[in-house]
Amino acid sequence: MYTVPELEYNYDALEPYISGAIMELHHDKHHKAYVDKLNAALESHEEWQETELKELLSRLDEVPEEIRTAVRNNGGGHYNHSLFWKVLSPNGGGQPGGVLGDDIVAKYGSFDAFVEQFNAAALGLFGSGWVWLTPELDIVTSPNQDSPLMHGQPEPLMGLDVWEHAYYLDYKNKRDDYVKAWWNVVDWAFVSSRYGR
Ligand code: MN3
Repeated sequence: MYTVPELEYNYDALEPYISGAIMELHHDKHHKAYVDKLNAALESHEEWQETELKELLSRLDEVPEEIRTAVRNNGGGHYNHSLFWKVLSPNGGGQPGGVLGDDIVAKYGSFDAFVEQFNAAALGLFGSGWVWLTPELDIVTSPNQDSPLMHGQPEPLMGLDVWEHAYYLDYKNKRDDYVKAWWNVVDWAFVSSRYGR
């Protein structure tokens, strides 16, 4: 049985960038719903219950058709949100140092240029989905709760949730304000720890 991981900070720790009200709703209701529905889908499929979540998502085409969409949406939702909480920190913001910082500058010209491209991807994403930074430092998007893992790609370094439920209470329709604010709570130490170079 999958469970929602505890946050490593208080709901209101990311204010003023993300409110406690959003964090509580997003974590306790939205993420929990993905977990509950994933567990419900796997209930009748014992043979997949012991499979690690990452493997489940990367082998989605082998998952029985009658639960494949549920596993895609809710397993994806569980994986994506579990990573998202860890990317966030009340001590976040600034710029990445070390090798990750150097490699981002080498690839994009400057950190600001990287942020600009990432934000453009977030604003250009129609409807609900995610923006990812891949281990190759590419910026890619996915619709709904899809994950790069579902397309044979390795685990992303970080992801930005651009579903309306992630920002609407605070920012209403102003996705651009949310996306700009989000950089203030990105935990670069955590993201760097996932960068294997
Ligand atoms: Mn979400």
